Order: sequence, then C-alpha cells, then structure tokens
Amino acid sequence: MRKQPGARTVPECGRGIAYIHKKRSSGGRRGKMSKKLAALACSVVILIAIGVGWMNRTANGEANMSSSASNEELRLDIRSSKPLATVMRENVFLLTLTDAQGLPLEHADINAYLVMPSMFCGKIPVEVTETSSGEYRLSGIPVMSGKWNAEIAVTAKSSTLHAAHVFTAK
Ligand SMILES: [Cu+2]
Repeated sequence: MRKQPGARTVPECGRGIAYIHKKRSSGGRRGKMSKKLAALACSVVILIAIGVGWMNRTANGEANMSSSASNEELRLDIRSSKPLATVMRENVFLLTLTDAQGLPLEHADINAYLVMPSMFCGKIPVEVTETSSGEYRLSGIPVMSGKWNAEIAVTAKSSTLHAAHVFTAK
C-alpha cells in the first residue's frame, strides 16, 4: 500500500490505543482482539480521513462553525474560531454562557476535552479561560486529522449542561 504523507499520524494513534488498553488491562483474549480491531479501525478511519480531507479542501461547507445546547437553567453557544482546525496546533473555541433569561453567567465550572468519536485515541485535555462576563475561551490540540468532538460540561446555578461541538481537523 502506498503511504500518504498524512500517514505519519498512525503511530500517535497507536500509542493512544496501547495506553488505553494498559489502563484497562486484564482484558485477556478479548482485550487483544479489541486492540487489534481498534488498531484496524484506526487505520481505516485515518485513510478515510485523508481522503475526505482532500475532498474538503475544495468543499468544506459541511463543518459546523457553531452549535448550541440548553436546559431549563443554562444556554450555551459554542463557536469554532476557524472552519478547519489545524492538527498539532492549539485551536480555539469560544463559548457564550447565559441563564434562561439571556443574562451572562460568570465563573462557571467548565470541563472540556477533545475526542475522536470513532476511535480510541484518548481524551485530549482542553484549557478553559474566562475572557469576559459569560464568555469563555477553550483551547486544545487535536493530534491527528479527522472528525473530532469538543465535549463540554458546564456547571452553573447548580445545573450541569453537556454539549458536543463537532469539528474537523487537518
Ligand atoms: Cu485517531
């Protein structure tokens, strides 16, 4: 099989899988099987990601720049700072948090990380800073190209809201 330049991301992903399986351990036969399957799935998804990446170069309209979530107490808007995130670089997402009446909520407890929904590549920690009243800045590094979720849990007014913001890295 011909190697694409983007294929250098494979070992990164493999290490992530090995780490996860070491932590879960005592998997026995099943552990070995799922490790192989995960590695296979990873390779397949990487190849697809490379292919889709090339197509997206000309037509990248499908990536959602923004998403939102709400419950009875909280309203959350999430925006990507650019249409395509850059692999192995810090990428920024901007959050606006208000209560149900639209008033900004300060000092919320926000936990976030980046995951690849179709792979076992681990959870990438995200740095959260409050930039102004009810405005928060998330920054994290996607380690390979493909589809990612920024998974975000916001707690304020004794209510917790979960959101997943989909983005593409290349
Ligand atoms: Cu991956």
